[in-house]
Amino acid sequence: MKKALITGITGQDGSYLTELLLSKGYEIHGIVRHVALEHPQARMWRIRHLLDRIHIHSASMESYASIFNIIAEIKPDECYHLAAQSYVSYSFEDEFSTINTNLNGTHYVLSSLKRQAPDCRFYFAASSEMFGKVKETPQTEETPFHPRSPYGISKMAGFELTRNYREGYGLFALSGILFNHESPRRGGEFVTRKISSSAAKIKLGLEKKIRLGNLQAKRDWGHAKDYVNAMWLMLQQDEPEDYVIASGISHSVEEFLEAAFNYVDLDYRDHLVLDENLYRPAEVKLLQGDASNARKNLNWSPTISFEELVKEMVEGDLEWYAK
Ligand code: G4F
Repeated sequence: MKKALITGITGQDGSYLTELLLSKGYEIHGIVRHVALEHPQARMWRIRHLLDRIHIHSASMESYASIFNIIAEIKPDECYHLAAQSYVSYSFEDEFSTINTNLNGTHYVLSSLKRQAPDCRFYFAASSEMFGKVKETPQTEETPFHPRSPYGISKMAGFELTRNYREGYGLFALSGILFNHESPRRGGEFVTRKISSSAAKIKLGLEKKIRLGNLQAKRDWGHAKDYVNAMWLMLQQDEPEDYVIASGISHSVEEFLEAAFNYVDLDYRDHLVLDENLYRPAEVKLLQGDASNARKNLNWSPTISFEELVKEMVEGDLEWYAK
């Protein structure tokens, strides 16, 4: 039985990836922060239904010793490093902790694998935020990076570190350059879930307004369930290679807003409040990925459309807030 170690197992991607790997017969080990064990209801709701089938370990991405000890004990066959401070907006407020945690955490995992499980296959959750002020559209694995946030910088540094462990130490280590991926399990601070939950709350009479920032920003949105499948496929190849994972279609925030409110027969213009405070100091205006390499080498393509994604998220929130 293959052993997989997942950092960030309590997040959206961690929960879908755990379901996928369990269905494939893996033994799953997940790393969580100590605070998650103290508040399981609030912190582990996405994996609550899986807890009796997986092994949970408490560690901190800020502590080399805690990561090292877990890797030495488990000696995983595959490691999916998903843990990060992943909210772009917050990274402008606390750039030091975002860069320290995201970069050091990745370094601690890679170094521990090198010493304790050098044959383990390593996946790093890189991000389309690395393209930032994009040099070309659509973006591919060859597009130069120009990150526009401390978060984007931390991911670019993690990407380079992963490449260096591959080229310098011979680890089977690679990065998935994932474009935005959403689901009903998305955190409420991200724009899609903010919109789907507001559409539901307004429809149910629980709220009247939604406050948003830049509506013109465009993102290439896919469904997280499709994207975790790509993570697994990357680690099953003969050679480690970095891949762009994207739908290839971009929509503006306003288009997402319109689709979500239309779904519940509301006109978003009746409820929208534009809030300058929600604009970012430096914005990524347009992201659109070209996943041709993944299509060709991994036989991967998205199965859930933008419209289906919006519908699933709004329906999920209608159910959630009707309780
Ligand atoms: O949903 P967002 O916060 O996602 P963002 O910044 O694109 O980052 C997400 O995707 C990345 C992949 O490219 C991940 F690496 C990252 O971890 C995260 O998952 O914002 C999307 C867009 C931005 O342009 C933002 O300015 O929506 C715009 N926006 C407008 N009003 C808003 C709001 N974003 C948020 N979060 N909240 C607003 O009220």
